[in-house]
Amino acid sequence: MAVERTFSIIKPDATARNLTGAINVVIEQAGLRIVAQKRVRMTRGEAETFYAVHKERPFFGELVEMMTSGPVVVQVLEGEGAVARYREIMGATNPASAADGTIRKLYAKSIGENSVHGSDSVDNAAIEIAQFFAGNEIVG
Ligand code: DAT
Ligand code: MG
Repeated sequence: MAVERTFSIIKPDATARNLTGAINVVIEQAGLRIVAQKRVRMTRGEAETFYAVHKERPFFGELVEMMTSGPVVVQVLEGEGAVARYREIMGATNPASAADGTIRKLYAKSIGENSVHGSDSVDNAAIEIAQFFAGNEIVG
């Protein structure tokens, strides 16, 4: 399997509960390397652009509100098969369905406040990384 990069967000529900370090432990113990990381406040425009694929969904307004409700930590994770590996350790979108030991099972509050984002493909990872990081901010 190839070394890949994926894009991660530690969402406001998690930063509010001081879970950045605990989530980073799960990430690093899974063999993924955090090669870029910064804490930012997403603007409404950034959140709408980031989740544009969901703009027709009934939960879109709630999703944008949630993502702009507090600080987030944006990250680039690197490793073998990083895109699928991170989805695996994140767990299912709805924490009630997430496997034991996954970040969402451990920490998420609900389907809307589910603590983390991870890219769903290598192509989307590249697009999402470029929305938040300049090349020289990523140190592999
Ligand atoms: P994922 O974050 O697992 O890739 P997704 O891309 O389908 O899931 O949805 C993006 C986010 O939108 C998800 O993390 C939380 C929110 N969301 C999805 N389905 C929802 C629902 N039925 N009600 C409320 N929020 C939802
Ligand atoms: Mg998704």
